[in-house]
Amino acid sequence: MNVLVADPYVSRTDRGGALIVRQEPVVYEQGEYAQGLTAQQLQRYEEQGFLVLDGVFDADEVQQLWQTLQQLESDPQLRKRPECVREPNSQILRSVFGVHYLAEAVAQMVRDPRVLDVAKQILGSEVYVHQSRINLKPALNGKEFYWHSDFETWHVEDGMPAMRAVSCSVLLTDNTACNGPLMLIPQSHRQFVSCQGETPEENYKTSLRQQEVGVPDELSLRLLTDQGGLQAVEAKAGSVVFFDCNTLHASAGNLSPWPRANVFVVYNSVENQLRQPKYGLAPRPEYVAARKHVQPLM
Ligand code: 6CS
Ligand code: FE
Repeated sequence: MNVLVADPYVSRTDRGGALIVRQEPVVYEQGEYAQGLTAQQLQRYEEQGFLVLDGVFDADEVQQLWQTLQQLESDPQLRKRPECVREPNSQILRSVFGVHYLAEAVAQMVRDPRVLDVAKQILGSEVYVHQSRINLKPALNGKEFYWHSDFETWHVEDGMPAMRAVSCSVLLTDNTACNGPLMLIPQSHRQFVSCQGETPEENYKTSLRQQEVGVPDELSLRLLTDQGGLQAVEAKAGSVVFFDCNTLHASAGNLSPWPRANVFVVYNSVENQLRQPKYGLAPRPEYVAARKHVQPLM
């Protein structure tokens, strides 16, 4: 018998915004994967939808990743590749995608047990990298990221079935109130904000520079911030922020004269592999959403 299961997370239709209660657990902890975090840290992640770990990588390790970033940035051949995304209305580099296959230092970093074990523990399974990127947010010119849930985009544009992915941001510079730090809405991971607006074909070509569709309506943002407040992550280089794929987040532009860079890795459970995107959209490129490179990370 064929059973049709309705999609619980409908978004980008012609109806108005709506809040939909999350169906899945936040922590899928299963005995054999329980290593990375203490019970207390895990509980905090589950309640708040994110966790900041200070001083995970030391100064030498941060320096090595920073050098990698600079090599990528100054490579004229690489700058022509589609993995390089520019700031809106400018030639300044905003992000480089697929960095875990473009740079050996990042390939090692995504397999480092200090982050990988946390992802496996939270997701209770083997994991693979759904997406990686370096965000540069350059001095004086780095532009903002508007409020969004990553899962909303991945569900609609990549066909990610369930909320079983975790994002991990490794800070390569100190993040302060002045350089556009990550802001999160605590506890927002428990609600899915269904968004308005149709998705144009090849949306990623503009959305990675500036997101227009798949952004929450103002009422939902007010409700969720009334409930959970707002938190900006101010932390030193080498710290790591883990956040649930559905936690609402944003960051302001960088008006300081110092860059604010991070390596961003998304781990997805091997049991949550991508299906077809919604609404007949074409799948996005491998460097934005992995479909082939889905072998578990060891
Ligand atoms: O479209 C994406 O996959 C990316 N865009 C945003 C705004 N956040 C998550 C992800 O890196
Ligand atoms: Fe995001």
